[in-house]
Amino acid sequence: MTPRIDVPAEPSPFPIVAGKTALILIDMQRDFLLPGGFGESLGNDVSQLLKVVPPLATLLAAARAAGVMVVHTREGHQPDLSDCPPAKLSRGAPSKRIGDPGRYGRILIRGEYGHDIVDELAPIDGEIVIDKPGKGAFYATELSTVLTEAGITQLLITGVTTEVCVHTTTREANDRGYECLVVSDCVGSYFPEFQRIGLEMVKAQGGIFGWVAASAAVIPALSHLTTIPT
Ligand code: C5J
Repeated sequence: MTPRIDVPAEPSPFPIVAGKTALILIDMQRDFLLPGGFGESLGNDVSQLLKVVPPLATLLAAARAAGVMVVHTREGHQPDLSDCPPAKLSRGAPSKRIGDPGRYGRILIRGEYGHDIVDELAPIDGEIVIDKPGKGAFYATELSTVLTEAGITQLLITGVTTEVCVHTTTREANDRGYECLVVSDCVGSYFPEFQRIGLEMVKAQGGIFGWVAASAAVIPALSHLTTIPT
């Protein structure tokens, strides 16, 4: 029998299944989170995202201890911008576009300091890092193959921003048949109202494309997984 633990979640308990569950950390990158970075240069309040880091670091540690697969994503583009559609490139403030120089290197360009993940959540050996050119982590990436090959069916989704890359990825995953739990205190938006409504949207209508629970509900379940004999 496959060990499975139900996490108290909305709109109903969410099954975490040993060996079939992955923790996804979406775009916890310096460009989005750090003061002086791309996100702040667009006028955003990065403190709204930074408050996600401590609970997410705790959840990450629990997932690692439980042997749960960990996948990090980074939004960004090739230095020559060949993978950035003109419609994406032309958006934003004229002086702060993808590829322009920023405080932490060229904005959202692979290999630049700002493109990488914040130190507190840095991937460790054995963890998957998916570089994605879009908002959704499945678009133009190897994520689907990686999850399929690992036999993953349950996703614990975290990261930033709630209403953009977290939502897009959760919707993509739901359409591909994954069961997705969005961890409410481990996702963040620059806009408190988008955070609130973004979470409401996931779990509305009987869980239209997912479940929602706080890390305080998920962590005990992860700890429990390790105590169940397989
Ligand atoms: C955005 C993201 N907001 N990771 N990216 O442009 O949500």
